[in-house]
Amino acid sequence: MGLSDDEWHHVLGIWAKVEPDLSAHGQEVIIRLFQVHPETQERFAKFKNLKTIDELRSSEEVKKHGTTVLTALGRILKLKNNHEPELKPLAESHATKHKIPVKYLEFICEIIVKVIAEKHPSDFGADSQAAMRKALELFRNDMASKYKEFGFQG
Ligand code: ZNH
Repeated sequence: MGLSDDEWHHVLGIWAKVEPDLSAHGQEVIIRLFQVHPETQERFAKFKNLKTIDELRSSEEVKKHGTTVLTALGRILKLKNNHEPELKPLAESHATKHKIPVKYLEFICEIIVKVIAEKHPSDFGADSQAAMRKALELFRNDMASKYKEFGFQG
């Protein structure tokens, strides 16, 4: 269930528009994740104390984490269907250390698509959105199967 060349072209094309401002995108994704799914914030010892939207917005740590997440995701996307070497350590830490259910990965992927769509309305049309969803689904499925290898049912 890999993506076609054309689909990857869409994915990497829109990613090239995201990259110049990765930290703003990442910050928005993390804040939105916490707002829409508050249970996800509980997973972060370092963010539990941030109670209000203003505190989240002014946190350099949130911004930094958003950048970390999207940088890792970008590396994975750029490897296209051969993301295993980059994905494996991420699956390991998220299975054994952070213990992040696949459901939460679904939440964040959905938010990533929404944030990109809001920030790039004219560059992220139906075909690109469909391709990005497919790439994120591939990412999640492969995370889920790696989770199992690490003994986490996700
Ligand atoms: Zn995560 C961390 C990525 C999702 C939670 N992350 C992290 C990091 C990275 C990432 C790169 C660093 C390194 C390690 O491994 O540790 N993530 C990521 C991505 C994604 C994610 C790419 C998708 C897209 N996460 C997620 C979610 C959650 C999480 C959804 C929840 C809910 N993470 C996490 C935590 C951590 C991490 C908790 C740790 C933090 C600190 O620092 O403390």
